Amino acid sequence: MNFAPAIEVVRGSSGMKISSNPRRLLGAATATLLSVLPLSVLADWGLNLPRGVTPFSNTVYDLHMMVLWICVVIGIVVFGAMFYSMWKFRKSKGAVAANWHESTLVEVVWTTLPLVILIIVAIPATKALIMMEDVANADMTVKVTGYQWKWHYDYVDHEGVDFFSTISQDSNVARQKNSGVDPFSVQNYLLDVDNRLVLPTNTKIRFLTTAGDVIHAWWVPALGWKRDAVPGYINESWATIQEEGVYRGQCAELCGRDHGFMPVVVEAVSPERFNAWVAEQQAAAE
Ligand SMILES: [Cu+2]
Repeated sequence: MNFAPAIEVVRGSSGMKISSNPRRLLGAATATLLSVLPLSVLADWGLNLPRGVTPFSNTVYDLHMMVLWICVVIGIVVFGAMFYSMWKFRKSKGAVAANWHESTLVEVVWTTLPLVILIIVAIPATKALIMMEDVANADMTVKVTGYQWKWHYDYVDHEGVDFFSTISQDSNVARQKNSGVDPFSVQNYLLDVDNRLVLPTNTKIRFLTTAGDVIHAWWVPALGWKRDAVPGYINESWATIQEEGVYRGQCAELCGRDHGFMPVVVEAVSPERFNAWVAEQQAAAE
């Protein structure tokens, strides 16, 4: 598609005249849009939602994509109708404004259609919400407590396994004023901790989230959710991590001066390796 001349016209017009050839300009705009749209490009730039590693995060991703495409179709239809009408029925061609007042048909259509679309979106969204709240039949429980500015993890079913998790020393040094350390030289700057939350894969893990001082929020994007950690309250959530790996997150509630310096690092390992790790921790605690 040849759209260079249209762009030249736009550049040379200094805002006085948009284009001598509107059809060419429309072609240029469409070509530009289509070249930007492919979602693989968005994913490569990190603009799209990550898919995550839990059944819930995948559900959220699919929901997000469905709603996105519905919005894209609505956008194309609405703006298409607008631009087409403005072009086809322009005053210079002698068009006269139509009278749409008190048209029952139009009013019924524009009330019903959005309602139907909302119901179509609400059904899978409600299913996802119910799925998120269903913490029943969990295989193990981890109690997460937020403090200014660290996390405490308590493996409720494994006696003697509980510890604090604070920002890693190299990040902590680099973040200080006039530290002389280039943050870019620190691996996983502000996203690394001393003690990782080690969890088994393919196990339904229930999280009990609370806080010891102010409100924090425990957030690991790969799990697909974040949960407020509120003093005096216990919030429940769950995750079944399907892939081994290291997943990073942060406190997502403005909790004070060092809010930005209380990262979360989850290390998902096989259930066998997890049991070995638990045994190690228990032996060390004795
Ligand atoms: Cu916090």
